[in-house]
Amino acid sequence: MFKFWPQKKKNSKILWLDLGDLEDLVRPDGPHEQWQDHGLGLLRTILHNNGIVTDLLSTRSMTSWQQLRKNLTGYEMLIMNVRSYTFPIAYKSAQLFKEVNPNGLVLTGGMHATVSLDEMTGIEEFDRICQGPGENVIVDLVKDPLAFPRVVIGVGAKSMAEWPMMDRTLWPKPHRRLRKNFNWPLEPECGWGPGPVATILTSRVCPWQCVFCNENSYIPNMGRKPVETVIDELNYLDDKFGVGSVVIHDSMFFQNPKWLQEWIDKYPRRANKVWPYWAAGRSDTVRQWPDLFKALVKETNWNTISIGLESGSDRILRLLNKECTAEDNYYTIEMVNQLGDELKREGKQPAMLWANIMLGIPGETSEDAFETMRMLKSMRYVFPSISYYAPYPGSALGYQLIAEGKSLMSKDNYHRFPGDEKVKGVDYQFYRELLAGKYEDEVNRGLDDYTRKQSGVFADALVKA
Ligand code: B12
Ligand code: SF4
Repeated sequence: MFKFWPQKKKNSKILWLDLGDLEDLVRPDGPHEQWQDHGLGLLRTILHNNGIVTDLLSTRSMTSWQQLRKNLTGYEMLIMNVRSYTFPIAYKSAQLFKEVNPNGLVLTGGMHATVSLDEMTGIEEFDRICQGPGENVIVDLVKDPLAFPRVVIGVGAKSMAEWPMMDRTLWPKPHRRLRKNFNWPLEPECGWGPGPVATILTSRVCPWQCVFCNENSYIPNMGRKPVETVIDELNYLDDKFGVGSVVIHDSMFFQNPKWLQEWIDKYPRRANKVWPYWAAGRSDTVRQWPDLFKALVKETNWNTISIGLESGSDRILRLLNKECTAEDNYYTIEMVNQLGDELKREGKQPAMLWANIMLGIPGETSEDAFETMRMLKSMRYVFPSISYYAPYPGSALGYQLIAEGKSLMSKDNYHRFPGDEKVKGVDYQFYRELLAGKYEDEVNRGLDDYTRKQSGVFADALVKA
């Protein structure tokens, strides 16, 4: 059937293509697919500040590949930020781009270029591939790509203090039907705090070395954004668009006590409002700096506390090189339980634990998994976020499983649905039954009366990973 899609007006010969599953900004499955890309926002801001205007399209706004193909026509350059989970979309888009613009150039960068260069160089449509940070190379690269080799080593800023304030109006707009609740150029509410939501980054790298993540092995270290700059940006966004709550996208917000202390001192005084926020921490450091943690929750409105608890089994935590023990996890859970009770007594909303849990870790026994379920049942103020372990390139365990041929995350399907099976040899049927509550008797063994009575059904808490 013939379909007519109006083409967007072109202001430039250079196109930045925002990546994500088709229709994520038309009919999204959930809120997280709608979140915007800070890499794109930062680099487009730098380009525009240097007089290089780019057009923008998003695969997330497209309802079909034909629609994308039609809209790619007539551009001379295509730029994309490629992460592992968007790699299949990136290479398909590059192929379509070359079909309609055989002389056009495709410039890529992003996490996947750093962690999986061979997959990137295997795509002949990628003319330039930038590994690492791009902020101090993007302008020269876009001005004269042919002066660079095919694989470009990126140049980053020493500190996030050097980054310009991102122009959020350079982010893609959602489809008309989503606009009312999207709050563009801020972002939609996802259940953590009122909209409009401002997502921000205050730090770039987490220094720990968990084997399923260890991003500090591939993201160069970088100074944290000054506290005052973070607050001033939020105030600016509030004055212009009205901020309802904040999501701090840092991999590890709860690091660097000096910075955190300054945040406690300044955020409640300097910000237009002490907006509630989501941010991430670790259980061992909560145990190490309990007073700092409590002050952050109570004085700065850290109301959704994301902790990578991962497992209730010490054996698995060691295998993951998490450097946190089950005791650290229980300490943190108890502290959030108590803080929740305290806040409730004061007539306030309890702070919630965003509990990141992994199941299906190679080598995990059923008893390890039962320990994790017991731990989950002990949380009183919780949003459980459970995922099946996914072997991403870049992480030590991911590389190992890929090399052993055990990864099921193929080049065409890195990551789609929560229930997707990710590693060969893992008994996913057992996990499906576990999350459906089929092993309640085993899980309840040894639990006190209160905890035993909590529901052991967590099938709805399974998220993409
Ligand atoms: C915020 C964030 C999210 C947010 C928002 C994602 C989004 N829309 O951007 C949410 C919570 C939704 C999310 C979800 C997921 N994320 Co995430 N996320 C991050 C995080 C913490 C920050 C990303 C960011 O904004 N970085 C800052 C910007 C400025 O950096 P950047 O985008 O990489 O861009 C720089 C360079 O790459 C380069 N560059 C980029 N493009 C280009 C292009 C050119 C031409 C050039 C020259 C340079 C260049 O220059 C930029 C400036 O230096 C990173 C970890 C990290 N510290 O980066 C993980 C990370 C990217 N996520 C990851 C993963 C696995 C996921 C999930 C699959 C699940 C999970 N485990 O969290 C989901 C999938 C989401 C989906 N859509 O399906 C992995 C990706 C691993 C990989 N190999 O690609 C990371 C690295 C975390 C990790 N260590 O596991 N994520
Ligand atoms: S899992 Fe968390 S603590 Fe571990 S390296 Fe990644 S961000 Fe850091």
